[in-house]
Amino acid sequence: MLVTGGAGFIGTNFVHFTLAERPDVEVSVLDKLTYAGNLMSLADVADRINLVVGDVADAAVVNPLVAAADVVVHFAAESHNDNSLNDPSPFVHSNLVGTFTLLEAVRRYGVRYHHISTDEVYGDLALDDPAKFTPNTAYNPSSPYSSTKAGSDLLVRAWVRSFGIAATISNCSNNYGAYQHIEKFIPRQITNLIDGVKPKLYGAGTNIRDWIHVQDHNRGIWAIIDKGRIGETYLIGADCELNNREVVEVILELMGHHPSDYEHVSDRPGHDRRYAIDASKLRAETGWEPMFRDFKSGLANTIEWYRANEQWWRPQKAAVEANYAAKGQ
Ligand code: NAD
Ligand code: TDX
Repeated sequence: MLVTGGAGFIGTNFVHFTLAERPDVEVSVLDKLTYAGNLMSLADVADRINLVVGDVADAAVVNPLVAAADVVVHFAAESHNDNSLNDPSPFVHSNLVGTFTLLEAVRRYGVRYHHISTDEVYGDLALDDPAKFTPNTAYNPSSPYSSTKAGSDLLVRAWVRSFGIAATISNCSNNYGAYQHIEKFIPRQITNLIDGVKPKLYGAGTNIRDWIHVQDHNRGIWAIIDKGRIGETYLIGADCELNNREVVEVILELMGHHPSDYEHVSDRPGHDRRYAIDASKLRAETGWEPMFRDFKSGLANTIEWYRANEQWWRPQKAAVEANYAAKGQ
């Protein structure tokens, strides 16, 4: 199995999960080690994987790796909306050209391909809309990040239809758990509190995200690899809609602070209001069900992980916060 982006948040968890649950699978990781890739995340399994440092948009690197694989799971991407508003260029390169390069290799060598994507391709829902995203929701992305992810999904669909590649796509909601970069909402607030800094809510804090534990996402990916139908799109979500203020209140409480001890900062331009996933197709076709049903205890474990692994995140903290401060966030 070739795992791209295996040194990032979800990819790292996927590699650990795969080595633990599928000991028969030989894993190669292709990762460019951008600011978001961290070799420390794979240190304890370094002798069990074949790690290649390189760019998914570089055909000379990608082709022999794909040729040697039975299945490719493509996580590698620029993943942070705020960064895409500062500089969209690496998003176009990694998310679009990177996916194109992999698809061409998969087509050439006839390899099974699973494409990791996001619910953000569907745009956003009104806060009071009873609807959720389904695999039939029209694409309507808002940011440079989500539009490049949407474009990459459409490339996959076209390569299935036009060239008959054996591909599946999953669009997942917001993940949380260990090894998530501290630029992201939940780990940013946890590490702020460890540093004695108040959590920071964009705007009013009423935007809603549908949270899923990274382990449940990765089990969903394996369910699709095992049982998914070729050419199909599956949505992955765990029915855990919360607004950002509610999430911060739980973090504050779990870390021994008063739940109102946060501050409001500048909003994100074009900030999507609400994401919500209807995962019934995945449930019906594969039998997948989320195992982490209690957000509070999943969050408590995540907080413990950041407390115990300060050496993993500390080197990036000052620069991440300086970037946000420059934008009034
Ligand atoms: P991340 O930013 O933590 O990790 C991305 C990894 O990809 C890093 O290791 C980075 O070095 C690598 N990478 C980036 N560009 C590369 C390139 N050109 N060539 C090779 N490697 C490259 O991201 P994440 O949160 O783990 O997200 C992984 C995937 O899951 C992405 O495709 C993202 O769109 C998708 N996704 C994420 C979430 C979420 O909540 N984090 C939800 C749904 C979908
Ligand atoms: O300090 C903050 N304060 C705040 O209120 C940060 C960093 C974020 N926010 C808000 C913005 C969002 O409403 O929290 C919410 C979550 O923000 P992010 O962690 O940046 O995630 P989001 O933009 O929702 O995108 C995430 O989920 C979908 C991932 O980063 C994407 O890769 C994935 O596709």
